[in-house]
Amino acid sequence: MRTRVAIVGAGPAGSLLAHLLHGAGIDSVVLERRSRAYVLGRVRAGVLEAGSVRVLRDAGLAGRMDAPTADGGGDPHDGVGLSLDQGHLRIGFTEAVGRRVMLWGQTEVQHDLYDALDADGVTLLDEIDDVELHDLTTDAPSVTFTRDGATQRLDCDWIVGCDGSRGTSRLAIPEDLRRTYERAYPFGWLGILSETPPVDDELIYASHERGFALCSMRHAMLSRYYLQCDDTDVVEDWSDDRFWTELSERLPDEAAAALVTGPSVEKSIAPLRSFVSEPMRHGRLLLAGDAAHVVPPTGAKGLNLAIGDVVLVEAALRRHYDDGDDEALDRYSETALRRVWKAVRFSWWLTTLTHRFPDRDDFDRRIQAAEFHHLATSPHARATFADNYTGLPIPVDQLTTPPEHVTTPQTPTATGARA
Ligand code: FAS
Ligand code: PHB
Repeated sequence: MRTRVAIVGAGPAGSLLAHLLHGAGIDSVVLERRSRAYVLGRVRAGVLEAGSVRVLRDAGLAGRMDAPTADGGGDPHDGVGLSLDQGHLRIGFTEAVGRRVMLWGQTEVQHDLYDALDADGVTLLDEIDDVELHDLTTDAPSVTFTRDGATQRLDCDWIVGCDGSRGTSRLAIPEDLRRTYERAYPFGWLGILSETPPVDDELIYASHERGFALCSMRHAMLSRYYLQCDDTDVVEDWSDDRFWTELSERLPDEAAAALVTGPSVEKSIAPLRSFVSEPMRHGRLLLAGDAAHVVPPTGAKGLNLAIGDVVLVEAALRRHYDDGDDEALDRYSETALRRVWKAVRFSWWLTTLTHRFPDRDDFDRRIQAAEFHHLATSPHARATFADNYTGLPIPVDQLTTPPEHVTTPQTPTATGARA
């Protein structure tokens, strides 16, 4: 088999990339370890940044999302609520930064992407295994894999690793060239879906002495709730009754009083960590999405970062094939990482602000209260929150024109002098 771009992983990053490349007349083959049904059954992100909504609309992937909310379409949100113990504040987005977000589950995005790939006629090989990447530093890389017990080889020009946080493509970058940065959090998120009306018409991020809670939704009769839980917990530790009782304890009184409980239709625990693997390119291998970086879901950034990376990859590959110009490919990693690290920072900050850390003391709780009060009393603080939460621009222009006002910190020499 031969193609121009081999894509490893058919989650949001890999399948969106294949669709965008198809639109640019660049053929690709997508290799996915799991079955389509498995991928479509995962319940993950819920919030799309303004930039991600624009990408889906421009790519013809927003038909269902843009249907009226009452008919099952996406739900535009203009703000979120934050509560600390019993205090509560709202951060409005449009008034602060002129942008808003869209509540539209990752499951729906994935459905639309798979339908698009079928319509495009893109080759998506699922239930494959034993993926190995070869000859990355030549102009003739390849991918070998097994499918139905037979080993196959895919020759290509480029390989894009979109194989997520447990993928192997980043490991194809030699260890001495790879730098990883990680922060593991001493807790997880227990999430449930329930066919009940949401507790409020906007999200509530609740920080309580007992721990963090998040009230989200998928539509008027499908709510998504999360509780901070111990990183040793398993789903079996949490009956529905225990979940609802704990959630009520952590919410502000008014929200707790409005809570409608019901049987969970999905229940899962996700570990929380911040992780970045640099660089996001090695020879003819590019990395995009969770394959290169993972953020705690607190800032609703994971899916949106994947979309941003993919937009940059497609723009760079299009210049390669259309203009024979590789400047954008050469700048891809540094350009993507500048935006990734800003999202890693925001996700880390919001997690630190809202969660209870077992090893923290009253000093830390006072710092959280001070941050919260600053948000409650400063429109500038709320604007910074809104700027990050609704999404920073996808810097396609920086692929060819690096930002002038930001100097890349020089690596100090052994003597401490700047190089
Ligand atoms: P994905 O992990 O989605 O996709 C990678 C794909 O590659 C998978 O389908 C996998 O099967 C496949 N793969 C892996 N190894 C392979 C191999 N060797 N060969 C072939 N295929 C391979 N983000 C939010 O914004 N909000 C949330 O609430 C949220 N909740 C989450 C809950 C969980 C449990 C997890 C794991 C993540 C959550 N995220 C959330 C983050 C999530 O949405 C990711 O950011 C998003 O799925 C990233 O998309 P991809 O980069 O495509 O990675
Ligand atoms: C969700 O609806 O699943 C969701 C919303 C906001 C987050 C994380 C998850 O920060």
